[in-house]
Amino acid sequence: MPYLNTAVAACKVLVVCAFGVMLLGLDAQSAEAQGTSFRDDFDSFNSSRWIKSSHKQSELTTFDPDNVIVDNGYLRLRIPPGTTGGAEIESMDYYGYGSYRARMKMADAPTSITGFFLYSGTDPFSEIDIEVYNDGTGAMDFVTWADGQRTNHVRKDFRFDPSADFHNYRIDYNPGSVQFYIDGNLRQTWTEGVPSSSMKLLVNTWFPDWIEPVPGKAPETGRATRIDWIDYDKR
Ligand SMILES: [Ca+2]
Repeated sequence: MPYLNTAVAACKVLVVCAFGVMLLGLDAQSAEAQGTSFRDDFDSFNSSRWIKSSHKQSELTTFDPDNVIVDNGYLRLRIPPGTTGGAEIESMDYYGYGSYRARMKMADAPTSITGFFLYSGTDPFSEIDIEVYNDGTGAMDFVTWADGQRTNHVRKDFRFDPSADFHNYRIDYNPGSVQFYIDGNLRQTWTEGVPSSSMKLLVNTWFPDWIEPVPGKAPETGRATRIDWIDYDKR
């Protein structure tokens, strides 16, 4: 009965296809694992939570995993002496809405910046950034990107030296709004152009090509951004 055999074969193909689709679904999920609330005190480097970046970031800076070290309860993002090198950590997981905080003391390295930010990584990308200028002025940028477009940007000058002491930097990411806090004080809110995707959490210290003077000022001695802790409170 060739007809029945064909029907049975078709059914088998359907079952295999359905199973394949299920597997693809699982793959898509695991590729974008959703992170839950955490606190990292950096008593050690948690390689199941963070990746040490290794790529060229600008004409001046290539991220070197050797520039990321844990030392006495601090994560250090190092600029080696006499260089415009830098360092970055990137979360393994993607995170959604919630409150992201980091207690950090920035590298004393004018013409470099420290970024504490969320980034979706795939085009059209989304991003929410705090970018601190490591020049002792307290200048920083708050930025959002949604669907590959820069939707909000403001530069603020808080007139404190972020390399002189530790300060708390916080991004609250909510459906339809984003808030930026410095040391617990609300400094910026946006309700337009806010992204909606899950993103990775990153922190980096590096020398952009767009800060004068170019080439950047390589510090004579080694410098580092120190991170005491990072936490995420899922909402
Ligand atoms: Ca710590």
